[in-house]
Amino acid sequence: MNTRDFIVFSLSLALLVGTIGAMLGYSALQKARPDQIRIVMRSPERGGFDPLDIYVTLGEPAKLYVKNEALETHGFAVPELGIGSIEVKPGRHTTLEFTPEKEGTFAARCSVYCSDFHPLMQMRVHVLPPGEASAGAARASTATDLLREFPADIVRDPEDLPPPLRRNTSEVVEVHLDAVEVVDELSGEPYAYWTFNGKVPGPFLRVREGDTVELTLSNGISSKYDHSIDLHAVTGQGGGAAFMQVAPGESKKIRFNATNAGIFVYHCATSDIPTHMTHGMYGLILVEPKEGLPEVDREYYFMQGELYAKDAPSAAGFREFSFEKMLDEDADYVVWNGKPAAITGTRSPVFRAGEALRLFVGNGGVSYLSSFHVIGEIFDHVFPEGALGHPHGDVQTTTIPAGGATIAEFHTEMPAKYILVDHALSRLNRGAVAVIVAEGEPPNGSTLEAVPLAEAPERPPASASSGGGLH
Ligand SMILES: [Cu+2]
Repeated sequence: MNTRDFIVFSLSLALLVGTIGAMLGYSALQKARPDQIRIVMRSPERGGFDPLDIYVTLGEPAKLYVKNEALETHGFAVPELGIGSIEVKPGRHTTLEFTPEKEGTFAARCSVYCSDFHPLMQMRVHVLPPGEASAGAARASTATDLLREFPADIVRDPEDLPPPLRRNTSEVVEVHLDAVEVVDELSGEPYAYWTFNGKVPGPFLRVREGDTVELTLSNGISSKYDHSIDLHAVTGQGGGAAFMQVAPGESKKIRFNATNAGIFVYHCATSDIPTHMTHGMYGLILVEPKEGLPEVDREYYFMQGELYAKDAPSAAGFREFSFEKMLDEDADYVVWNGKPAAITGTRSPVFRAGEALRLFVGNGGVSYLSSFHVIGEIFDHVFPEGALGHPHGDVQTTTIPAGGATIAEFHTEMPAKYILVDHALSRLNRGAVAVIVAEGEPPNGSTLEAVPLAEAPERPPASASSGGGLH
């Protein structure tokens, strides 16, 4: 072999070795086949699924390669596309094939409970018409990013309640509640709420005295905890809770008679009960009297509650529940409808000055007595502690015990922003405030006006009034 041949041989060998090396390197890096969509699972605290969005084509087989890079087991499920729960152990991967048969955007969720922030472990599968599908990803890297992508919005709209029943016969009423654990923002940080139907308070239930109620409670498959319901409108063991301890993925049903008219609290009664309640598991059930309630123009639904959080957020930025503060009755936040000052600004209900209003107001507690007051108004009627037979007239402030409720009826003379508070007013600084807005003109002339000082009667000089002044 001459020098030139040796150089050619060496170059060929280098090329061959290089090519083999590159191929080995490629296969080591690219564990998923090129036509597979690669999804990485991390703890929700570390960013959850990556990417958050995948794109597939309607009617064409899609291949997913799902790798779990977390230290705990995660699941993958897209129920609307018929993909059931697939478990992936730490460090392992799985592949799955499916053919999407409907267009749209579908939620993919972790289907194995993984942490308190498991509800944030979500992503989206976009099914596009043929020709439009392309690879794409919006990456998340922090829990706060995930919260922005998948906000839970637990605040109950105070106008979200069923209208008066207006019937004069007893019926069998079917009610379905879902226990749902979610994560929402609390003063800018992710916080775990436990809810009935995803909102705080839970749905406003409305039945008639003498009705038979068939109530089903379902607990989501990806819940961490058992949940239940105790209705203060029910007489019998645990107000129903004895028959309604529901494990994740299960449903249970009770039938009860609505024997007593009134406005009643319901709440989760699974141990530790106050822990479940303070996370948001409370609501109201109205048992209308047989003759119904007098007609009003508008009805609103509010509930006071307390939130107890550890002072410092976790390393991953989560605000965690503080059991110790709850035992000390040292709430960080006192809230109306789930969050500090939630029903203010654009969420405030608007009505016409002069309209007759009825407020159903409950107190989920778990500890504080509410001194319920509307700044700038006087209640025409209050039904203390929800007792319909015994209204009080012309009330300024009414007490609502923890686990109790009241009905307050009034009309406003003047257009104004009326401020609902717990008149233990330091709680205003902890979030116990809501605003309802009366617009329009005063219906019967002004009951309040500012008067220019020039029109005020002249006051005697200060020295003349210093001796007592009652002449
Ligand atoms: Cu519960």
